[in-house]
Amino acid sequence: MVRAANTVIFVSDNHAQSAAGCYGNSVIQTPALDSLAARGMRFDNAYCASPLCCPSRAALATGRFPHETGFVDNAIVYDGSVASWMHRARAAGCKVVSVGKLHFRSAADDNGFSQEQIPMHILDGRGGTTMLLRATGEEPTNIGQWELYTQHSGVGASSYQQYDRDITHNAITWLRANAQPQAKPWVLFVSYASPHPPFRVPPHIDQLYTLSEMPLPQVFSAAVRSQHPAITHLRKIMDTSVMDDEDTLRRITKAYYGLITHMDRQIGEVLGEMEALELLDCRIIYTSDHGEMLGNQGLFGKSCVFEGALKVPLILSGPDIVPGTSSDALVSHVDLFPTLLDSLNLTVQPGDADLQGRSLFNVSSFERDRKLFAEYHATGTTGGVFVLRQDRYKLIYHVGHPNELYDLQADPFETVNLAEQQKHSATLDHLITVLKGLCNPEDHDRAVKQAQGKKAAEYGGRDAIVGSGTLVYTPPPGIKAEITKIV
Ligand SMILES: [Ca+2]
Repeated sequence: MVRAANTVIFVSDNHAQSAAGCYGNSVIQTPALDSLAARGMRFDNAYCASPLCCPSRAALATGRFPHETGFVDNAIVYDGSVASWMHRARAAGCKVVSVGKLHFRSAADDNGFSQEQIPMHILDGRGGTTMLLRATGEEPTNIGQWELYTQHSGVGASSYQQYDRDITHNAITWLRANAQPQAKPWVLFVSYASPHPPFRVPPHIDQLYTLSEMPLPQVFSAAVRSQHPAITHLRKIMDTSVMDDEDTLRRITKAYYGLITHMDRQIGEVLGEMEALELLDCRIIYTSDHGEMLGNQGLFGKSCVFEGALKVPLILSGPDIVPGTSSDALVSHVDLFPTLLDSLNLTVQPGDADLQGRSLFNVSSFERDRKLFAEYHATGTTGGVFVLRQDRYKLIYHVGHPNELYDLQADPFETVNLAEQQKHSATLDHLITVLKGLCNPEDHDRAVKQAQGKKAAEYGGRDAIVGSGTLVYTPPPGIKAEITKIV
């Protein structure tokens, strides 16, 4: 138990852990996040629960994995029907206010916040319907994704950039109005759209970087990238199979770094205002909903469980946190539910007794062999993907495909699949047993596909879904959606 403190949680979208100065990246400029890390604790092994916007955000809200809630993709999304930490905090009399991207079903649902300011939810309550077709193996190629990275990375404006600025403005306005001491601690949830593509960057930030200093992905050429059938299928759906031109890769990376610096400056503005308002006794948390492959394994975006997509930045600072520290414990976004309640000095309710997450304020007592679980059931897959990491070993269990096993200590970029080596069979068997103790992958895969098939039928089936085109990215409030025709 720690003492109650007002808490600001910043969430970005699509920020790979490796793309921050405080995580050892010497090229990128992230002074606000670096200062936050210097004032707090950095988590080096932090993971999202599912590497895609909506299932990740549902898990962050509920402290539960997709197989526990059924919020599995960007069409079957959080609707307030499962208790969130926001519901719990609000019921205890705390103000819980969100500003910005939520990516739940609708603002008409009671998602648990006292107030949602300029919320971005899934488009028309429907979201990414083409991914529902993965259940029957009929998901069309997502043509707009390739263009989003190759044609829209560079100097320019975007609706997301402007949305970020509006979010900063609203957050600062709210803090000014609530800076005086209050009877109950509050939570301000500030959720930016960047650095989600398009990687459009303001000119003054683009000038901070040069192409030649941009690193190339560690594993990208056709000769070395994973040929696992699940990954080959994902590349096909994402249309990134031939994305290995070095100049293009550097250009995209430069734009990505620039957009992260833009996002960092937004956070910096809010932090600066908090200082001006003398809100120095707040807890501040930063994380992102998932990472970004940035060309590694011939992949862009998320939707796979390689470290680049699954690992997230996570920083916790403020009262009761020793400044300038780090933890290599295996932690997950599902730990944020108890962490946030702890931050408000609230106890977990009886209905939350089966939550798997634990308060990060107690991270020093987490066991070395703590299990880290994650799962994925959406675009680019034909079978459910389950992750079980314990210590240095990471099992990737595919329904319908061979399993993968990596030694992250010896092979951080996951290039040698140990599941194919007899001498690692005991480790593989052990992790599969542990995984099956947490959930039954085949049963769950079946249930997810049934739900996706049912939802697809509600939208008129395959032809109607394909005929309505594919959503390139969710528009911010008040902006028209960009829909690509499926050919
Ligand atoms: Ca996202």
